[in-house]
Amino acid sequence: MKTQVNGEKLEINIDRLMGRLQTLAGIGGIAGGGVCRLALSNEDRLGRDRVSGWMRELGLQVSIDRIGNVLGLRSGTGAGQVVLTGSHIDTVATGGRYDGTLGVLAGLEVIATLNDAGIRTRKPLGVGFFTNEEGARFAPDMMGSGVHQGALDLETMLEVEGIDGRKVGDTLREIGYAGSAPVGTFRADSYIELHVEQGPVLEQAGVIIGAVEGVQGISWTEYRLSGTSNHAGTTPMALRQDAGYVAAAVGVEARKLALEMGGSQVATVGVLELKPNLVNVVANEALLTVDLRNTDEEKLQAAEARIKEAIDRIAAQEGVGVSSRRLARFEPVAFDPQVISLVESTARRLGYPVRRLPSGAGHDAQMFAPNCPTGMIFVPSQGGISHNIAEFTRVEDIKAGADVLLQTLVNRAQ
Ligand code: HGY
Ligand code: MN
Ligand code: MN
Repeated sequence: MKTQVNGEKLEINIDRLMGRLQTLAGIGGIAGGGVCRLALSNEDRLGRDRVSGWMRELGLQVSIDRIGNVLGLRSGTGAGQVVLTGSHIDTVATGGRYDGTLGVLAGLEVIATLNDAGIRTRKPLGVGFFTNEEGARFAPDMMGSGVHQGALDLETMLEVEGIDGRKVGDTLREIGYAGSAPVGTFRADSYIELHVEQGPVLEQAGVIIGAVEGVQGISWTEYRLSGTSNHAGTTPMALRQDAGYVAAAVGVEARKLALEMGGSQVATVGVLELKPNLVNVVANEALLTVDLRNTDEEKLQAAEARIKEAIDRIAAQEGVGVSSRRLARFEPVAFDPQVISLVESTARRLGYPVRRLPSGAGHDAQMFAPNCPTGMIFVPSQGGISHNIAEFTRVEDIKAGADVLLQTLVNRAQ
């Protein structure tokens, strides 16, 4: 095993990486080429088994922690903290095959490439996949990496009830991934994550590599509205307490505030459920979620205040009760300037056009940023599409991203 790493000439094996992406996409695969591997589901278990199997085949030391995060570690010629990469393998219910999985499998491809070349880096290397990054079944998102890095409390997260009424702790045990490794104390030398952009910026700029500057703030709130069910035909408009109307009005208000605030402000009503949900009955109950994001914390707080005022005002006018529950709240995060520059210079050295940009989506990397030098590498999403079965990234862009990941990790590990 050579100890000197002349990593400059190393390249990943794109066929091997695409083969693993294809295999993993088949676990929880859905019609149209998408993937449904909700966190802590049976499909997630099968995906976890598959990826940790690959970790062992690559000679990694595999550990599972108390919230099911899985780390594969490769010793270095020297001791010291681990240069870590990774992402997540859980998906939303209508997910694509690259969101999260690309970062995990590209990390494994880096290990396989170093193994093939007989190279041992000075610092240890690691590849991880973190539990429930999506937050689609159990909120908040970035749950596993948040617990791993001490931003979220383990016991509180194990008690979280999902959209199907199941608990994180129970489902984690059921799939056999309630590990024993401690959480909250692991500190990496650095953390670098490859991920698809999930937005239109790189593609529109004709750029292949994104040197990510940070992650915007995220605010998720669930609202339960309670009115009075009544006959759709006989009830005069002035006498209604229509939860369905208030819910719809919130969606309009959310869109209005995002357009008026402009900049990076976005607002989404992603969940909207009415009861009794019948054509001729005024709804007495509504459940909805509001997802607000902004790169600026003050503006995000202003958006939260505006939507709260609107909901309280409209509901009061309609005589509808409101209760709310915070599902997730993360402030904007800035990545490490040196890591951002390393991604940029590495992309340029390899001949790929590169630009800086913030991340619109949340990522596991944001949980590492307060604790170690952290950065991300983006590759383009075709049409900016993600959280959609049509999510697609070109093979040549995947190769570019994985080669930049290889070189940045080797650079950090020497
Ligand atoms: O919601 C997000 O930004 C991430 O996909 N969990
Ligand atoms: Mn993701
Ligand atoms: Mn996602």
